[in-house]
Amino acid sequence: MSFNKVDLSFQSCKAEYKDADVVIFSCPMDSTTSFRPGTRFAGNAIRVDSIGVEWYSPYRNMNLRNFQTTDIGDLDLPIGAIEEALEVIYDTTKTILKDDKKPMMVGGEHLVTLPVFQAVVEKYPDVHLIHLDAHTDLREEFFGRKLSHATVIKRCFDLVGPGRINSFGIRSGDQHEFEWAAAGNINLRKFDFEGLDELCNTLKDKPVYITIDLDVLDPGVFPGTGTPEPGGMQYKDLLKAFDSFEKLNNLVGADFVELNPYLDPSGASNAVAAKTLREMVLLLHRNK
Ligand SMILES: [Mn+2]
Repeated sequence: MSFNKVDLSFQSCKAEYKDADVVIFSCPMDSTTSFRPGTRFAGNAIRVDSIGVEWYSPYRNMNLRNFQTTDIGDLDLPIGAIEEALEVIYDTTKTILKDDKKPMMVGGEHLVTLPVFQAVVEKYPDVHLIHLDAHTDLREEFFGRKLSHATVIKRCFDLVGPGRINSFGIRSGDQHEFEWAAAGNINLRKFDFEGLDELCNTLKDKPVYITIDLDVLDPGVFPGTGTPEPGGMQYKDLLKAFDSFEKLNNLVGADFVELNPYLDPSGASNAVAAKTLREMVLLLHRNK
């Protein structure tokens, strides 16, 4: 598998693939979205708007200029063919990991996390997942489908088993999902990020993958998303979470999902996503 060079990239992330330590790619898929579709347009919306984001992060005291990052663009996903699209995402992630680089995936709906995490689990069987989201995403099936944005964390659980998934900020889901989590299957923190810092201490030398559903943020901060959930986190809470992520010495990959650029004509949600991408790319570079 080889990747084309794209004209439109995130900020300064134009290293040659062979030289890159971190590889950005986006997954234009929203096939199972149940409410307001459009996340397939997120990747390129962020690329265009990334012109407004500085290369230097005062939070990390790191500069994107000093690191080798490439952006291979939107993956070429077959529209409407869910399994086939997930296969392309899986193959892409496998290649990136085989080449000893870190995947930084941008969704898309949340289901696109599954094939990335699957490839990560195959390389790092003892990986732990940190999941920030408004929603549980723990249904066994959704509208009769096992593969859905509403089942994705349950499918990740199927890959790693109990005690390895840590969800934070959760404030919406079916009662049985909360009960299933509380039965000791996953570590689920309702409403906020309390306990995340301690968790990062515990996991500091373990391989960790981070998935962020940006709807964990309050709709006042991040209205550009398909299933907004009031009562969410402020952006400063997310920045504090990133400070905690700095403790992780073996961050093996990351993603964020669920930006729908057309639902926020102000463009503020794109700015939130672009800044988040800069911070996450820098976190991935920290311990390379
Ligand atoms: Mn989600």
